[in-house]
Amino acid sequence: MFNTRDGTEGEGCATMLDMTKLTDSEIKAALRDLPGWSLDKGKLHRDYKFADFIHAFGFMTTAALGIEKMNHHPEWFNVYNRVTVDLSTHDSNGITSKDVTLAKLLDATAKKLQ
Ligand code: H2B
Repeated sequence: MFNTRDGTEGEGCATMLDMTKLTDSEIKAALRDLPGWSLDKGKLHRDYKFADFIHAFGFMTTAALGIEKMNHHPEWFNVYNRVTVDLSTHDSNGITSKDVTLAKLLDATAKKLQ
């Protein structure tokens, strides 16, 4: 049993609610809580810069454990000390609360390494 968006209760997979595409205004509201992130080509986007490659790669390997636990994976691209991240939910063809949760996980991980 889980609570649906309209406040009623539904049967089934609790993560279904996480798979609901956020509306434009829900995305805007989420971004207010995610400094450094923007909406780019329909995805949550952020560029991280670290001291060097070891810190950038350490960020990726540390975050990988939580990412795998979430079973929600970023599109990311590393060049030396930079990691470019784009988040969307492929299965939902849009941005969902899973992307917002992942953005927060990545920020918390980066904070420890910056
Ligand atoms: N990651 C992202 N970003 N979006 C998804 O839709 C997604 C994922 N789906 N990781 C998961 C894996 C899905 O393919 C598996 C089968 O659960």
